[in-house]
Amino acid sequence: MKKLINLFLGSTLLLSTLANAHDYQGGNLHIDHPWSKQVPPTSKVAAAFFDIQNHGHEADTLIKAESPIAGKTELHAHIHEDGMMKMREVESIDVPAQGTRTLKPGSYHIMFFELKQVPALGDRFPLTLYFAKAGKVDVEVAVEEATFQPKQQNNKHAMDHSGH
Ligand SMILES: [Cu+2]
Repeated sequence: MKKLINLFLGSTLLLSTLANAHDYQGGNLHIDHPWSKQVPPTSKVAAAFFDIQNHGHEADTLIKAESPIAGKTELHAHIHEDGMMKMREVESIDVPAQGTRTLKPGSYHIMFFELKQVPALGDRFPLTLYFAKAGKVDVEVAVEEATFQPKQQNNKHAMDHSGH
């Protein structure tokens, strides 16, 4: 199901600290520091972010993600549409050969819906990634504090990713 979800525009861009780095290997892929921004205990959604480094000579593709914490896990992107930033589900996320794909707030991310368990600060929860070539890679997502960081783009408004 394709979804378009309008995001609230706020005055801050919330990003996580990168305090406790951890990383995973799957085939030619290196998954660096999967993290999720802390959400309120009543939240129905959460999101995860990480870098995928591809040391191989062929491009790979992230095609699916699953987590026991969520009834539904989707691959998402942010797009500009009608002057607004929206996020929507995408079929896949490509990882260039000998390159890096960064999943981060305001860009590609993993989105969890119908949370069965709201991840708390300091928790780690399992996430399984499925790549076209590298296959299945199990990682753990670290839940981190949402901290203020000055906006990086010259937009009038930066996005508020709280609850996301
Ligand atoms: Cu999303």
